[in-house]
Amino acid sequence: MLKTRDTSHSLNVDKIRSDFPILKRRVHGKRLVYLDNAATTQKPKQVIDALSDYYSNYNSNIHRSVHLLAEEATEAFEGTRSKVQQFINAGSQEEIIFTRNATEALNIAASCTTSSIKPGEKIVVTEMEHHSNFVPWQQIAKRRGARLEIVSVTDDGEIDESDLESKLADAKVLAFTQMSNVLGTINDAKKLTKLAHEQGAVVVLDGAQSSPHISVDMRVIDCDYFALSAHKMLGPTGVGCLYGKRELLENAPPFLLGGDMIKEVHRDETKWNDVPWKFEAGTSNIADVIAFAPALDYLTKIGMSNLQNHEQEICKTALEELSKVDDLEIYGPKDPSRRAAVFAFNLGKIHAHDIASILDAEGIAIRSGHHCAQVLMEKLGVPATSRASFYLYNDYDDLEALIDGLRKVIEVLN
Ligand code: 7TS
Repeated sequence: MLKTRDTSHSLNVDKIRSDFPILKRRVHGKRLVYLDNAATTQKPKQVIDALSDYYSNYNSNIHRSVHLLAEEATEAFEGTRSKVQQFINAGSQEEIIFTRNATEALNIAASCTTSSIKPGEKIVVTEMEHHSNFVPWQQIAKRRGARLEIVSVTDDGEIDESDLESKLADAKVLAFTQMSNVLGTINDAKKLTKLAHEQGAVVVLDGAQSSPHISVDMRVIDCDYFALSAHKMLGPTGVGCLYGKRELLENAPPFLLGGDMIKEVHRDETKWNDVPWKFEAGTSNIADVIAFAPALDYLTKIGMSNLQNHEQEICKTALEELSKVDDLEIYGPKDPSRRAAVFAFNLGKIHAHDIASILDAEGIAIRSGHHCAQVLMEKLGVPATSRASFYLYNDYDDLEALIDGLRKVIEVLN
């Protein structure tokens, strides 16, 4: 064993694991060591039960019918909105829009800002963006004749702040991630938002990786838009959220047109619904939105600072232990306090997919590839990396399994 669970802020991982049915399954005859949490997390039974409860007991469409089932479904759906508002400390529930995922949330934020971008104006992103927070801006820049400025990442995996400051001058938009899905870097969202606001830029913050792992507070950060994905934070797939400042959402055009997003439709004109429903056209993903609430309750009960402390402890040990593996290069900050427990790495000349396949045979699930961050891969000078990402149900035994697995990879392939 690498370490015993002995510190005051450690989570009761055994108890947590017992809430996740999937963690009991065996993979290729081995214990499942699930280290692909940056792609999606596993679901506790509370979330699975909420889905079953909705379909078994009150399946109904929302915001329309007056019968009891519909009222219960509407109340539960809107109840999740209130939980999201509290979880990210947004000013009001009307500032929370349900989407399919973080990608859709970021596309809506981009759509909301498009009309304010004029030819020659600057949109600023960073080299560490996921494609979901890069491609929408690249394409808007092309359509509007604007300039896409890409802020450098330093050798240590941090946003280069002097480059950011120079590129921010007179920018219209700053879009950046609060936590990198490859480098694990945690960016100082509050500070960067302030710098951007001083230049009059709108700030779009990608919280897909941060919201599952650290406490996020809209009123402290003060960003204009914030995106998250429920499936990365113990919730179901098919649900994301866009937070947007109310005034911006009220003044922006809708994203999709159709039912539920309108107040009145006449032959020649249509009146949009109020926010947030103006952005929720058609029947929503009712079941999954409802089942997102117990995921938020679960994280709240654990406590985001306890969760972060647990991951910090694992991160510190992981950086020490992984650096002892021959030829293993980890990307991102070396200082554990600057990063999350997500480790993208390469092992000598061994292909990332071969590493993932050999680990899979050991029951260890990691991801390999470009992680939808090809601009960053180009910067790092590699086509792909392997990536192990930890969460609240992972512990030192999982880290130990990973390290043993990597030694096996070296043995088999070298
Ligand atoms: N932003 C970041 C920083 C992400 O890591 C991801 C997904 C997204 C946006 C998009 O989230 P989605 O729910 O809309 O797909 N990242 C990953 C990953 O690293 N591996 O699989 C998905």
